[in-house]
Amino acid sequence: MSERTLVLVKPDGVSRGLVGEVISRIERKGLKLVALELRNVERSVAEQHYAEHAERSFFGDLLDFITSGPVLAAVVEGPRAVTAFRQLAGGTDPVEKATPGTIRGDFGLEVQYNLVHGSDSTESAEREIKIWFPEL
Ligand code: IDP
Repeated sequence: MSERTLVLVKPDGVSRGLVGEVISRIERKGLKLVALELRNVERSVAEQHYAEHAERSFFGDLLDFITSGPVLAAVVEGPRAVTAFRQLAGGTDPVEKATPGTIRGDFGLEVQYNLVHGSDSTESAEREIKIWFPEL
């Protein structure tokens, strides 16, 4: 049973030259890239994507950050792809939660600048894929 997940390399990951590193880890895991695009993010897209955080104190900062430069957006497919990519990414806080060996654990220091996004459930994945890749 294959499933899909939405992956973003956030502006910090793109500007630090970590796109290849992230793609490489996805491919080495055995997951398949089914869509891939570098793009600038409209604020309205960022708002939809992070709608569940609208009431959080960091929401404005998060939108500023996500729209601050190009992101790499990808749809990734494979068995248990949602969980598989969340494992590759590591926990939200790159120091306290993500362990070494994960993308955030290896390359991140601050909770906002944690390099990648991965959908947190299959329902979120389908919602987010519609936002980023409505044609899929
Ligand atoms: P996730 O990306 O690991 O699923 P979420 O809790 O959904 O984590 O948070 C979404 C994003 O919001 C995080 O990846 C991070 O960039 C940012 N974020 C989360 N918590 C904080 C915070 O306390 N301060 C600033 N940014 C935060």
